[in-house]
Amino acid sequence: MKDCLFCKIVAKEIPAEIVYETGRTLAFRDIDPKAPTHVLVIPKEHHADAAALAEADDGLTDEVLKTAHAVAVLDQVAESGYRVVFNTGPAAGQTVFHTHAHVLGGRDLTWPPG
Ligand code: IU
Repeated sequence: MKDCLFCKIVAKEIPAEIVYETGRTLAFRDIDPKAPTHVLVIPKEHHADAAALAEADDGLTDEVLKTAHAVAVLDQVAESGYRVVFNTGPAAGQTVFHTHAHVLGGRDLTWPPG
């Protein structure tokens, strides 16, 4: 989608530190990491938020979650534990409207989040 930052990362028009890629998903490091592991996993096709992705109901949600787990294994946080977060909508803190799963790990994470 034109003017979507994450679509531009998929198109390689904007650089990102890509850590993992599948046919339909891309994982890259967050530019402002909140934990030692902070990777964003996105579907390559544009869906504004997790609700839109889930409603598309075509297996892509599964692939995003599987990519999140693969990233946790690669970054060696799968065993200690990690968090997968989809901020969905402005009240939840979503600022980039191309859905993305935050994969956070590498430190003890508190609960509940703010
Ligand atoms: P949010 O859930 O929509 O708030 O998360 C957006 C994330 O995208 C946030 O953690 C930013 O640091 C991150 N990000 C990025 O990795 N690269 C960018 O160019 C921009 C935001 I703008």
